[in-house]
Amino acid sequence: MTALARTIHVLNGPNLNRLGKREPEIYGHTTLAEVEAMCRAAAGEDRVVFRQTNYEGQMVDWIHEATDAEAAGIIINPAGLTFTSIPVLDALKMFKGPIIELHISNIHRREAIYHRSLVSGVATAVIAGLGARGYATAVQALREMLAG
Ligand code: DHK
Repeated sequence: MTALARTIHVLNGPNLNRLGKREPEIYGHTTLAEVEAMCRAAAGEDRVVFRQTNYEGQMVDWIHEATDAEAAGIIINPAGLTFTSIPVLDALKMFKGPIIELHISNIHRREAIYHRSLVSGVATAVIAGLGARGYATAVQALREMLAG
């Protein structure tokens, strides 16, 4: 697949629309719009589909869309769905490309409810604790995986 044809889907779960004002001591002051801009800058000639939802079913539909569109890769911050959603896990199992699970915070250094990700079992890689810059790191890493 040529770089020009490649599309990376960046999917964000519940409450991430509040980035910048949501618990800044944990998630920082970067807004979701700024995160999107960082992803597009890091993607170079690759196209980026960047989305956020507070609803589990919408996240499932978007994962199906990425699968049907044969997206080059998925970067997903499922947020709270990480720990609860079998439907999101089952949808990701159908995706054939690389999946990078991303968390702004280090979920393993937080409350125990955040320690067991359902998504990690199907993710190619997991990034947690880099802050918002983790999104750009994930895009760069995915592009290297695809080039490799
Ligand atoms: C974001 C959330 O909304 C939480 O539910 C996760 C994740 C952590 C993050 O660090 O990006 O536990």
